[in-house]
Amino acid sequence: MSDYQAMQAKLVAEIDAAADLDAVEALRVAALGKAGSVSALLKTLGGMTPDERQTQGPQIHALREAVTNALAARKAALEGAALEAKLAAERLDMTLPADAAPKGSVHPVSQVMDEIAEIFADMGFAVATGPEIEDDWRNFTALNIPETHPARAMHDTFYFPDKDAEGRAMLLRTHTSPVQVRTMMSQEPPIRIIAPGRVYRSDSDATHTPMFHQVEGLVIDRDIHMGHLKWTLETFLKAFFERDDIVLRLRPSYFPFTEPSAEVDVGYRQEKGRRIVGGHGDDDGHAWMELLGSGMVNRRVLANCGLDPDAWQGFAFGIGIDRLAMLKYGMDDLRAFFDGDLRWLSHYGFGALNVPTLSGGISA
Ligand code: 2NM
Repeated sequence: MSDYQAMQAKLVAEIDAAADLDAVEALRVAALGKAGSVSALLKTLGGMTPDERQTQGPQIHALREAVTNALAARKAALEGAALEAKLAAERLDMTLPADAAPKGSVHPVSQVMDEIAEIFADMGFAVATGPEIEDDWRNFTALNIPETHPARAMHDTFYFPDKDAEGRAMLLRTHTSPVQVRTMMSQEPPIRIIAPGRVYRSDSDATHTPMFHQVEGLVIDRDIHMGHLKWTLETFLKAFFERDDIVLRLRPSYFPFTEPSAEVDVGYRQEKGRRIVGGHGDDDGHAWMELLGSGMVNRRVLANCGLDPDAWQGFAFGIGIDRLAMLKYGMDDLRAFFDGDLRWLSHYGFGALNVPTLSGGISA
């Protein structure tokens, strides 16, 4: 092996073993820099005879070429490894679930409202909303609730001290029915809406809070009858409770805004201190539970809202959302709904990404 080959082998071995880019640069300076060992060899070419230059020139140039290539290859390898390490260190897994460390949860009332909206949307109902501060005409008068009705009394309804611009008493709505009144007055039938939201009554004990949540439904079209009402409620409750054996009992009742009116009971049984909805209320181990109020919209209500009662009929119903949530998800104390206790919320709350859909299972 010539001296040049031995020198090349040594330099290339050192370069291949360089641990980092700084070491590669130091080796480059030591070999190819101004005072480098390979540069020194190149300078000797000038003092050679033509014969010496003929034989040694190509060997020295080959040495420089080999060292240059080795430096470039080692540099590229170290830079590639550095990039790999940086990428590995800065790795972000975009496929991780966004709620891997959830900080909040969806309140059961919101969850149940979303479930109800999803089920009724599938039956062609839109969601209607309106103000929580109403006037006594939309909350009572339009709904055929007489001036003397006990619901209008100060001890049942939260009134504001002042009247509105039209001289009407202002109040916190006691039901979402004023939303239906607004809808009937502003939209041409056919109408299919649900109106979910907060309502207020001056009432407070173990089973009543001064604010609670209600959803009311309204259908206005030609030739609507109680059969449509019963099918709609049955279809809703089967989807909501996610079982097929929901049995309803319509009991004659009275509301000023509907005629006829019916209270709707659902069959249930008691299991481990919990009410389980389903089955016929008269079957062994079963009973009936009053669940909601309903009826055919009173002709006077239709007329008050500008609809011709001979052309249009409709049904309406109202349900308490808080109680529906308790029945479905097994809470036993209504007041805990509104305490804001984080332990209760994390126990009964729902993941923000678990949006209820019919296709995915309403509460899956
Ligand atoms: C209920 C029970 C029965 C009802 C009536 C109306 C309206 F505005 F169309 F007349 N909305 N909601 C109604 C009927 C509400 O809640 C227990």
